[in-house]
Amino acid sequence: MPPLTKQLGDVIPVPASVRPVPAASFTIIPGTGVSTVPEASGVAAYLAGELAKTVDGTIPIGPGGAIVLELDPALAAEAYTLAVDDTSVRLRGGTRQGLFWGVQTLLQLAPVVPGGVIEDEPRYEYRGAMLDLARHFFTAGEIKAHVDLLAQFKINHLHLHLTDDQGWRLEIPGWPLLTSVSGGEGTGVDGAGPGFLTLAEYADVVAYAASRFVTIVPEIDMPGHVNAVHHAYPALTADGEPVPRRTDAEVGYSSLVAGKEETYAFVEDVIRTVADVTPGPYLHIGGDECLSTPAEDYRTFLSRVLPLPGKYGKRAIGWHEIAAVDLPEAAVVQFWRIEAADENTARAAAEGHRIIMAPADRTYLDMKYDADSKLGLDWAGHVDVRRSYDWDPADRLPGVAEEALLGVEAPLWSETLRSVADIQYLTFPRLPAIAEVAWSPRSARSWESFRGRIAAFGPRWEAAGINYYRSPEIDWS
Ligand code: TNX
Repeated sequence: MPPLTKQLGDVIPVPASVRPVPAASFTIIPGTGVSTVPEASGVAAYLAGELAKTVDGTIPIGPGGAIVLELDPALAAEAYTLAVDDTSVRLRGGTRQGLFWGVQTLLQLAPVVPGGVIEDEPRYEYRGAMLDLARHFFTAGEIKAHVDLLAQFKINHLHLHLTDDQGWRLEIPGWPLLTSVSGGEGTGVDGAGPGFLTLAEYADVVAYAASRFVTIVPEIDMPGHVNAVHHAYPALTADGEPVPRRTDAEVGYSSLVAGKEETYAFVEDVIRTVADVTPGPYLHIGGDECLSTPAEDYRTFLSRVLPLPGKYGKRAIGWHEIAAVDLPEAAVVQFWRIEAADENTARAAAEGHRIIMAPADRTYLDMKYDADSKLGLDWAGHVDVRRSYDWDPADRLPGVAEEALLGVEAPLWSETLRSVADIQYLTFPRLPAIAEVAWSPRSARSWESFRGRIAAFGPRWEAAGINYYRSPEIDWS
């Protein structure tokens, strides 16, 4: 029998409440059964499949199994409880989603599960990661594999940055040149590429993510970051003249033309298409870094475009620059800068808009860890693991307090990425740090505790072939 080295609370994100019973434990071995209510049979099958890998044997599903999955409507939707004694593991979720998060906790503790009771639920409803497919494309299969890794840390939204100056990465029927030209060979930064998701592939990613209780948040970035549109469709430029492909990493030079009716026909077609294939509630319209859009044009453009997600049944999200204009009621503002304050974001919060915290100097996974990092940028400074962990979203911006926060997101821009190994190197171990900031109550977390708990993931990542950064801040031995 493997030695009992783990404590019940050795989980990331750290649970809200942990009551160990040190004398008890339950060891999962081949043949240990899972019993479930019918509504949770999908979660049970997932658990059995993962445990089978852990114990290298079969985990049958059926009545009488010692691992019991149940739903408990008295719990909040994403909440779960895990109770472990010498003879059983009982997992209850408020919904299947809560149960699935409980399963993630159990999988981190398996095979020798310490005795006691965990009661857990998230601090924020939006716990996000972002992947930029525009600067470097990743395939549907690669995105799905990434979803699996995110879900382990109870991340429940994956924001896909689908369009930018370099490339356009989602098929839009009626606008075939977006992808045939701007999703073709050489459309990544430095000529990498090609790639785009067909609508069928996008739907497959959305469905797979849903099976991991992760909601896809599509972003079509506008009115800036649109050189790929203008390169594919010169009729949409101000003078109708063609513009060259751009695969450098400059920002802020392109803009949809606010004074041209064709712009809005294009935008509405795109938003309707994306809304139609997106079951999740959000549609991100970008709005960042419009350095070449006159302020009046920016206002004109957004006043027409921000209501469109709502028209097609979605809630608009935009980078916090959108807070400079009057926002439709449900619009969500995503703060991304490094400054200590932002008046417009604070005003939006005061008006009742929800805010997603993604300050670059804390949550940007594309920042270098330190001066020696071979991948990443450094415009927001270096973001070591402690910097990504040791902050609180409710303290970040004056005027944006706990009630205003929808949640936290960790964006990964892909200018310097070329492979899945590159994604993983920048994601681990910082994403788990940010996941804990987003899930765990403030009172339950501390850097010293996180630092100890994350070390256990080194051997697991190695066994799974995941490329993580062995930060010197952590004692991996
Ligand atoms: C700023 S963050 C951008 C992106 C870049 C990123 C690189 C934001 C809303 N815009 O266009 O990829 O910096 O870190």
